[in-house]
Amino acid sequence: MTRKKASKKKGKTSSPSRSKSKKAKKSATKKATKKSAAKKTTSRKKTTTSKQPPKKKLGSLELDKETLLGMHDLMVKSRKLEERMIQIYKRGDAYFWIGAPGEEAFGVALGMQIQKGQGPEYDYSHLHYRCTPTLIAMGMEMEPAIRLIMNKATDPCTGGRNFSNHYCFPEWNIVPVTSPIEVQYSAAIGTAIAQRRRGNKGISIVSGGDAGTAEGDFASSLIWSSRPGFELPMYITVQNNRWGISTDYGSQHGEKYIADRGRAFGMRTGYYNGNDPIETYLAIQDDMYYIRRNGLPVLAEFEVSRLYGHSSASGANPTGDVCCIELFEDKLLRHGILTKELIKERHDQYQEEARSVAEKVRTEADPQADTIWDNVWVDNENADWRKF
Ligand SMILES: Cc1ncc(C[n+]2csc(CCOP(=O)(O)OP(=O)(O)O)c2C)c(N)n1
Ligand SMILES: [Mg+2]
Repeated sequence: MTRKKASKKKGKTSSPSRSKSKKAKKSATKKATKKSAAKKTTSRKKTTTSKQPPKKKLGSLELDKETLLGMHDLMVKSRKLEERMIQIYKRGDAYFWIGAPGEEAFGVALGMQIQKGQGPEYDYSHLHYRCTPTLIAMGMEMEPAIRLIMNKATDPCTGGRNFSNHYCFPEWNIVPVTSPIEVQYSAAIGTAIAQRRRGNKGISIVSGGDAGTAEGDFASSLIWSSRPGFELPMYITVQNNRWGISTDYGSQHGEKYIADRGRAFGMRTGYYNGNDPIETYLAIQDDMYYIRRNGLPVLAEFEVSRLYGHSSASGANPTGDVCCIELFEDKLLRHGILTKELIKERHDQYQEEARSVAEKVRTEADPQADTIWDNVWVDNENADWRKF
């Protein structure tokens, strides 16, 4: 497996054609760590999670069998859920669909490694509207996703008032997903400042698309996270599917890699094949270790697919892009980790689960008109503008 891995030295983005020797990477890491330690005014406490990630090897697969099988299971679960949500939209049980088919390799690899809990000692996740795989990997069941897309009063995230994939789970530090794109890159600065002040193990993770990096919020995250002496523990990620609705990447980006923008701010950067869950998992593992240990930001770009187009607004039909699950299954079959029977079993099982959850949720109550102002402001204070 070729890893399009960033140099561990601050300020270097690797491209597929630019890979460094292991020795050079090691000494670069040492230098970067020394330099950053000297620069910081407060040091972050060492915790159990900042231990060097264990080396896991299985032939050329580089992760143990349990992790590989677990990752595949979660990817299939998320895909079947998303496919069901598209059907829910198409048969008129939802007003709108947007989601993540094609981003499972990235989303699951991320969700499996998030330190979940409430408060600044845990990770904060500032995600965008393609985050179902991350939530599934964190332990979300199918019900909340389906309640949200069907706008049911039972939806725990918004009480049936927002779009699909716009999650909010305070108990896991999942900050509300917003429809205005890219604002999450600014919001993440705030939680990262709180985490820096506490000096604990939590980091602030932010995800978003390639087109959104044109917004000022993205630039703000680079600037604020890399101020000399006040660096923030931020994991700034971009999922590059090479589209912004119907505008193609090539017509908008003068830079070859979005990740290269981090080099100007002296931050560690990386560009990865986000359709390869193993490469992605290892990249995230390395990056999270680096951020927790040093309290410094990372900008990482992952190439992903958009398997059903932008959203229901563009039809939600198959695009024929590269499918990360098919690629992963081919690899695991070749290495004897999975069998065709197990693959079928998993697909059938999650397809049936998604179907039956949708049938159940369909019968649940819709929100009532008098709840329209609920949760707009704390304790509903001044929530009704007509009473101002
Ligand atoms: C501030 C803002 N501007 C424009 C839009 C309309 N809009 C919704 S999604 C989208 C494209 C985003 O593309 P990208 O950031 O690459 O993410 P992707 O959808 O490809 O995952 C746009 C322009 C918006 N929601 N918010
Ligand atoms: Mg895009």
